[in-house]
Amino acid sequence: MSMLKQKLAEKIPVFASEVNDIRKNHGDKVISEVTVSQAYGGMRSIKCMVTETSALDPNEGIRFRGYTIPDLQKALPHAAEGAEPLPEGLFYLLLTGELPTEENVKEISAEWAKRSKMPDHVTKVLDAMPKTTHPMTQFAAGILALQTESIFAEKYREGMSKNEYWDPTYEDTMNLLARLPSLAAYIYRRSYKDGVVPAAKPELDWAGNFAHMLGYDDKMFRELMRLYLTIHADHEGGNVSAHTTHLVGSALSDAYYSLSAGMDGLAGPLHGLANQEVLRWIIELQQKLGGGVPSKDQIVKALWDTLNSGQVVPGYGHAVLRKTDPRYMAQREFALKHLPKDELFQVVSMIYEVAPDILMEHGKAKNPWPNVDAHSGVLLVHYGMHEYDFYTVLFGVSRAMGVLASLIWDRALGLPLERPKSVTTEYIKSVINK
Ligand code: CMX
Repeated sequence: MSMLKQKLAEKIPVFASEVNDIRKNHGDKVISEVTVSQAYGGMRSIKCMVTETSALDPNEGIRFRGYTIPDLQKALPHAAEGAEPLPEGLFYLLLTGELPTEENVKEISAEWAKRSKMPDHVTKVLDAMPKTTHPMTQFAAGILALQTESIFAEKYREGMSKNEYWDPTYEDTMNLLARLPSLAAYIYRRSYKDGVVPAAKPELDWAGNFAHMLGYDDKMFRELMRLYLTIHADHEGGNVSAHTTHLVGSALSDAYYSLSAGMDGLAGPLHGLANQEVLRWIIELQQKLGGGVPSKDQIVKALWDTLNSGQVVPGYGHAVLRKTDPRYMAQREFALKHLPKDELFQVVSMIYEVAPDILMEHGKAKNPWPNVDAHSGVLLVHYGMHEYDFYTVLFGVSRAMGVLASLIWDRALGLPLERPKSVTTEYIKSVINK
């Protein structure tokens, strides 16, 4: 058994017993109340689910198992050639709650490399779709096509005790995470390049090898992928991709079904697709102006035009955050260090200077500050990845680590079918009139 699985097998009974005690002895304690506005308003802020892997503070931002992004940049192992954290280390942390050693991380890299071969039918399923199919459609379909490999589904059919659920979910997760880079690279190469994925380099780490399979062998692109795949992994449990994965998983749908559904949610423009929308917004602005770097005044006008036409400014605002997203800051710092003179970075920085004031003056968005998606595209373009329709797939490869780590814990804790109660407007009126 791997060190990771061994560690998990030790932790599960201890933590499961703690949770059982809490549920048994404090189940009636009230932690949230629900207002009519929340029932109509997307359930904002209702504390009604438990996710262990990360927690989001509106004013501080994300902590992964208690660690901020700057903490992780220091504490997680990195590749010999660079300074950015290795996402395998984050996965270890999300799953176990403990910081990994170099050895732990190397073991995961090696295990994912070993498990990485996709069955042949997956590429055939993708080949049946036009190359112009949106990459997120291909990604979700590819994950579903991989479902033929589900060990959980097989064991469930054979008959398995509830106590064992976490084990095949762990195996499915490890196989999925091992194969997602190959799947994503195939989608990228067939949609935009020659359809040939460069042969994997198993001696590289997960993100480094992914960069290579996408066709990028620049050391700095590898470093960017390490950072990118680390910071996009998890954002507590209530966001659409995490919540969907959890919800679908609660029906005991296996990790493939659950993740594929989560990715359908990530593909929405109010969620992960915003990263492509940000770049599209900037490029369309540049095209309208005949190219070059737009002036601050031109950016101000374009922001107002977007708002006045009833559209959202992509990359700005957040349902929980009330400050600049630390994931935005991590990417901005990467840009300041490695590409300070990049023209597109200048544009992104100018938007950052003016957009918050405009959004505040506009008066609708509760959070006028940029989120993770406002910055990722410019970094990718700098290293040559211009195909912005693909960006959400990169987000998805990373997000899979967080939502699947949570799914393993859902199974380990025996969390039940999710089934909130809906009410009708008639019911709400009756409560108001009481
Ligand atoms: N531009 C214009 N209007 C915005 C806005 C923005 N960036 N952000 C919020 N608003 C508007 C909302 O559309 C809403 O308008 P209505 O009252 O007409 O419905 C109003 O402000 C209040 O919204 P809110 O409570 O501040 O924000 P929500 O929790 O409803 O939505 C989010 C959060 C992210 C969907 C929203 O800020 C948005 O649409 N941002 C742009 C898209 C984006 O960047 N999404 C990526 C988020 C990060 C991620 O998940 O990847």
